[in-house]
Order: sequence, then structure tokens, then C-alpha cells
Amino acid sequence: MKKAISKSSLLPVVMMALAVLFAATAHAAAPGITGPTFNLTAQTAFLNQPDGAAVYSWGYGCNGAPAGFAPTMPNQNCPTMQVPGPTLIVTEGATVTVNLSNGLPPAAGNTSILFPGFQVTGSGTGSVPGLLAQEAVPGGSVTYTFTATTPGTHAYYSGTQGDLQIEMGLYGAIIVIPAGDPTGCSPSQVNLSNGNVNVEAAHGETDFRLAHYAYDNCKTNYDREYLFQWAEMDTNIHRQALAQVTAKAGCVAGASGCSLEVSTEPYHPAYFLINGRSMPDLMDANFGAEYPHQPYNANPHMHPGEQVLVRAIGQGRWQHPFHEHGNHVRILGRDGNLILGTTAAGTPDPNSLAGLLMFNTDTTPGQAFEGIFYWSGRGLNWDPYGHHAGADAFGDPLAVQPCVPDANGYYTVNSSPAAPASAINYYEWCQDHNKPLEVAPLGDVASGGPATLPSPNIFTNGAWYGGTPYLGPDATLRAFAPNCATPVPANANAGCTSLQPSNTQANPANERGFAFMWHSHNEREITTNNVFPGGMLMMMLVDSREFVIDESM
Ligand SMILES: [Cu+2]
Repeated sequence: MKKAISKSSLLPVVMMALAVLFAATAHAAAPGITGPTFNLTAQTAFLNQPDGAAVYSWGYGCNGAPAGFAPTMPNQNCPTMQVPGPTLIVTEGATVTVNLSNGLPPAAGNTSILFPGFQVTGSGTGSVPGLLAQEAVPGGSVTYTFTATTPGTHAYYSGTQGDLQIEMGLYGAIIVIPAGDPTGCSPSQVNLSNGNVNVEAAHGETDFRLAHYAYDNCKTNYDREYLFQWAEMDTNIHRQALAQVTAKAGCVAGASGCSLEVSTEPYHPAYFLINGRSMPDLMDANFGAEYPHQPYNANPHMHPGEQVLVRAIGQGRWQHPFHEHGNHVRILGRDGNLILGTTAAGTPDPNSLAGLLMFNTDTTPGQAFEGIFYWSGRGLNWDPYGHHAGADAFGDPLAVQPCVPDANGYYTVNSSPAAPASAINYYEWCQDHNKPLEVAPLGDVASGGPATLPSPNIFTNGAWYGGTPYLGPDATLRAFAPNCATPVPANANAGCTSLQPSNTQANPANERGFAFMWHSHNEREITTNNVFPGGMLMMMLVDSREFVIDESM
């Protein structure tokens, strides 16, 4: 697939060594609540935006404590209103019950939930049949029951006056995880992704996955997962709704005049949301106290080689061109349907995943997809780990790392001898092992690498630049030249300086990763109220193996 060059892909933040300076680093996962019975309510609250606005909105929330949370996180909670609504995590085959109470203002009228892809029965006193779903009247409630027939990621959203109610925030996700691991998988499939999970454990990482496989198929195993719900927001609609609800406070539901006449056209969204937040708020922690009604962040992290399950849903009115920098995405399934090739006999072939390899994974309103993403550094033509065949002029504190290619060319448990689980270059692309970007580590092209880095003598780096092109905290230590006098490297014009890149004086045990934009390729959508940066823009971080990714924060 031809890789398009876009203006946004030329932004200077596409790839940089990045140091997180915040006391509490924020990571992600796909947090939600467990059932199989969910007591939900639809209520009002104000959503915080990065420009300081607080936007009147409607959302689903928990009506009492949920049965449980998954995965476990320190500040987990389920408020009475949140956008997106609580992510409902259920197991394949379960009978799911959702009790929805309508806590919206009487003038807002009925509300409901659609669960596309499931055979739903809706009933209950306080509910009436609607056009698309059984609806809870104001102050009333409705019960939906269905069987979670097959694994996958699905949207749920209001089935009542969708142009208004979904815009106001009445949407969420349901994730059906397989009833168990599939049987008959090959050893490398059981030993997930060539040992990545064992390597995570060797570095003290906790497993935050909801399951080991996305579907009942050996080829759908994964190491990490993230859920991204894309939606936009036109504050004109929200202002109208608030004004009318306020003017009609205390009206009797169903009485003449106790209804809203909110115009939802023309449509001019100003906020572009992933999981209810915009850049940079979406990089803050899950369940952060500063976002009481927007608990889910969008802050993907991964180590090289990890198979990352991207669950994405288009929840708004517009389609969004979601682009994951760093690699293409292999689509696994859509709306809970694993995409398989066919056998010669014309039947679905479980050994043939047939989803497209995509540069750009559009989100489509109402549709969900899963894809697999990984980053390995393959194709860079230099060694991102900055390893050296021997001690370098700057006293490389790294022991020399071996890199023995497995059948695919990577250093893994399948190499001979096998890569130990503690190897910090686990999953390195061995063909580029020891190839410098430039020599030692600051030099020029002529000294043996494909690039010349700017000299800290003439170039001021931002506070987020670790001062090194290489991955890992030790690489930051090697980014400047405290001892360049003995011996002076062959070409030391750039490196032999006591000036340090700005962030090398920060805690060297802190994070030093590669950052890639994951964002909308519609550039107005990476703004907040037309100010860049904002909107649908995340920074994905590739972290070195020795940096512990704690997704609970
Ligand atoms: Cu892009």
C-alpha cells in the first residue's frame, strides 16, 4: 500500500524522543464495568473541554455500584453520568440485562438504548415502544435483555431522536470477550505474540488485557488493548438544549409544550472527541478527578513488537479519518464479525485472516472495528536501541546486547539461542542491529549513519526532547558528552560539549520513548474551537522495555 505523505505527517512531533515530566504518568487500557446485569441511568452533567468550556451534555452512567470493574484500576468509578457511557464488558454466551432509568429533564422526553448486532427484548413498566427501541419515559425505566452471542466490540447509543440524543452524549461501547481461549492453537500462539507477555512479566508489568484473544480464533491473540470512541460536538445544539430545558423546568412530561425544539442543522461541531476528551486532556489519567464525567483517556503505550489490539468506534455523526502513525493496521473484524478468507470449498477459513492492511482506519458512525498494530523499528535502517558493538567513547553503560534473528528476523523466544525474557531489546529487528543513526551517538552522516542530528551548541531542544534519538533511559545518559575528552570520538564537533539537551537533567529513570501521532487526518479535527493542537489527536508512545507501562494510571 502506497504510504501517502500528508501535511500532518510532516509535523515535527511525528517522532521524537519524549520525556514525560509529569509526576503521575497517564496510561490507558480499555476500562469498563462487568455484568451481566447493568443498572444504568441517563442524566445530565457538564463536560470539561481543554479551552475551559463546560458543555451541558447528556450521558449514560451507573445507577448504583456496578457488579465490578475490569481491568482493576486504583481510582475506578462509575458516575451517574459519563461520556462515553460505561463500557459494558460481558462474556460470550452471557445473558445480558440492562436496566435503564430515564433521569433526563422531563422536557427531554423519552430515551432508550440500541444494541446493534444483538437480538434485544425491551420491556418494563415506565416504558413505551419507540420507533427503534423500547423507550423509558421521563422518570421511568426500561429493561433490555439479549444474549452476547459472539465476541467483538460494539457501539451502543440512544435509539430515540438520535440526531439530538447521540449528539448530547448518549453513546457507549460494549465489549464481548471470548468465553475462553480457543483450543488447538500453535505453541507460539498460546505463548502470546512470541513471548511478549512473558517479557512484560519479566519487567514487572501487570497484564491489563480483558482477554487473551479478540475472537474465538488462535490468530487473534494480542498483548495490549485500547478502546477509542470518536465523536464530535456542536455546542450550539447543547446551548439550545440547556436554554430550553431551563425554561421548561418543572413541566409535566407529556403535557403540551413539555418538549424540546432543538435544531440540529446546520451542523458546525467545534469539539472533536476521543473517549469524550480532546487533546491534551485525553492524555491525562483514566478516572482523573478533573474530568468527573469523562473517565476514559486515550493514551496508548506499547513496547516494540507488542501486538496491540485497537478497538475503535465511530460514535458521532461524521466519519473520521483515524490515522495511526508508526505502522499500518491490520483490520481483524467489524461490528463483532471476524473477517476470514475462504477455503477452496468456499467456506470460511479460520486459518486465513482477510482483513485489510490499512494506512488510515476510518471511523464510521455506528460502526466498530478491531485492528492489530505493532511497532518494531523494522525498516529504519538504523538501530533504535543505540547498541554498540563495544564500549563507545562516551562510556556506554549498556552491556553489549546480542541480537539473534528468529525465522522472521526478530530477536525473540524463537531465536536460537532464545532471547531471554529480560532482554531490553526483545523483538529487535536484527538486520539493523548495531547500525548507528550517527556515530557515538552524536556525529554526522560521514561518520557512519543515515542522519545528522542537530548540535546542542546551535539548537535548543524542547523540554520533551530527551536529547537522544535512541530508545530508553540509558540512551538519554549517552546523549551528551560529560567525558568527551577521553577519548575524543573521530567526529566530535557536535557531541563534544558540556551543554546538555534540555531534558537530560531530569530523572534518568523517567520515561524515554518514541512518540507518534494517532489522530484525525482531517486537520480541522485536530483543533479545539479551531485552535491547534487539540481535538482528535493522541500521542502513541513506544516505550523501551525497561520502562514499566502501568495502564492502571
Ligand atoms: Cu497522520
